[in-house]
Amino acid sequence: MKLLSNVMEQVVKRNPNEPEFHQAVREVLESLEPVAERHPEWVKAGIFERIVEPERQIVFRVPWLDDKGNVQVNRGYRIQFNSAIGPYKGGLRLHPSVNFSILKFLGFEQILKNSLTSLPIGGAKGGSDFDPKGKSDNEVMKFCQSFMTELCKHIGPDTDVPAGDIGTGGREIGYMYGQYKRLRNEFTGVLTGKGLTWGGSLARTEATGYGLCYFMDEAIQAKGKSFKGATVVISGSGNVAIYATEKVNQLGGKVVALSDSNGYIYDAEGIKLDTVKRLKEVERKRISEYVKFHPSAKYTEGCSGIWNIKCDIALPCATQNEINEISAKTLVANGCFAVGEGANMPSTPEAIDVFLKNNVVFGPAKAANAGGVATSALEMCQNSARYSWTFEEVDAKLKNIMVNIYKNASAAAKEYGFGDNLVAGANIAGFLKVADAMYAQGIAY
Ligand code: NDP
Ligand code: 2IT
Repeated sequence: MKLLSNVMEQVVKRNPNEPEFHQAVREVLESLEPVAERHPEWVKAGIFERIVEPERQIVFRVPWLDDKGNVQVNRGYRIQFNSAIGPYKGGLRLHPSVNFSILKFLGFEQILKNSLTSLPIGGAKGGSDFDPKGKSDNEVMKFCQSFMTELCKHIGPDTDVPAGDIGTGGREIGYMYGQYKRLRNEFTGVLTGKGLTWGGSLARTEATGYGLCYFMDEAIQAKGKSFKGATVVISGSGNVAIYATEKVNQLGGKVVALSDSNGYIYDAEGIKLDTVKRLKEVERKRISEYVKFHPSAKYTEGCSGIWNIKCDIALPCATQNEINEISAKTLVANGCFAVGEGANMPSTPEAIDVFLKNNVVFGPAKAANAGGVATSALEMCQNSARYSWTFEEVDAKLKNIMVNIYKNASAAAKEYGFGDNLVAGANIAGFLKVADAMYAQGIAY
């Protein structure tokens, strides 16, 4: 980095102890050096300094009563990172690891991801250190209501539209939406991922996992490969992992492993998705239970060992930094030819280097998993029009969006001298539109 090294230095100085945020920004700024060279007017207008600083960060207390009548206190956040091209948009993560570093990396990535979708949505992320695991429905409801009691002051269908992420699924969105409606007395599209009877979009549940496969299918076809007959390893067993598995099966591949934070299952015959859906979506159980129903499958304690399984394609769909350099080298040594990031930033920078140096087709998160937020934007469209599209209509739009993201990222990489490096291509293609909008809108005093 030459032109932009001072921007990175300032980010580290101003945001100490936020390693994930630094990691996300560093990767983007490295890709943007040739863009800065071509656009001195953007350098002069401080676009690079401005884009790494959130427009607004909201932090609040979330008190709630547990089932024993004890007071519990969590911390709630919303990082409204950038509204240059549309209202703030991005998920809410409920996980004990949530802090500023995690949410700022996610919010920053979301700016460029949302731009890549070609739809008018700005970037944001939020959530809480609340852990829904092991809580009763009643406790989850009380937390969600308390969380929304404060959050509702800062969001709105034309201001900021949150959605799901780790730990926030249909149940949580329902409780939050109910509370927003009670407090504001309005039925609007303020959240996405809603239930189908109250404003949700068909195919939103499937969108991230399906979109990941549409993107990767396009990317591997460009190299003469396909999902057909491929052995696939997918980490996680939540929303993204489940629907990635479903689409891989539809495309003729075979998913042999899934995981959760405790361990992973290996089923050489191919994972039986009905069992996983029941265990995870209905009963909220651990993935280890799978082997009770399919005794020929094997469960291993500890989730990182999943990358030792031989596969053609790996789709990390759990969490950040879940593939390190060693796991990446193992994947390559085992013949893995493509890696598609369903999770946000699941590969460390060292792992990405290994993939790129070994010509692995690498689909970076902000491009490959953009199908979720793209379909959220389609849900917003339907809400504004007070109308709903069929599953086939939404799915066709999703596929079209993912294919275009691949084409745009691929073209940007070539145009700016990065060959077929989709990491740089996605960063550049996402950035150009946001930078143009920020420049046109002037500097806010
Ligand atoms: P879910 O909560 O539905 O599932 C998360 C899965 O990942 C679970 O199996 C969970 O296991 C596992 N996991 C979570 N944290 C860890 C951890 N620290 N170590 C190991 N495993 C972990 O979330 P989603 O499927 O929605 O999200 C998965 C990833 O995809 C995240 O990175 C998210 O940001 C990203 N994403 C999600 C989108 C969406 O539309 N939902 C859109 C784009 C990206 P356990 O149950 O044991 O915690
Ligand atoms: O990381 C993501 O893109 C999401 N969690 C989905 C966000 C959204 O607004 O649908």
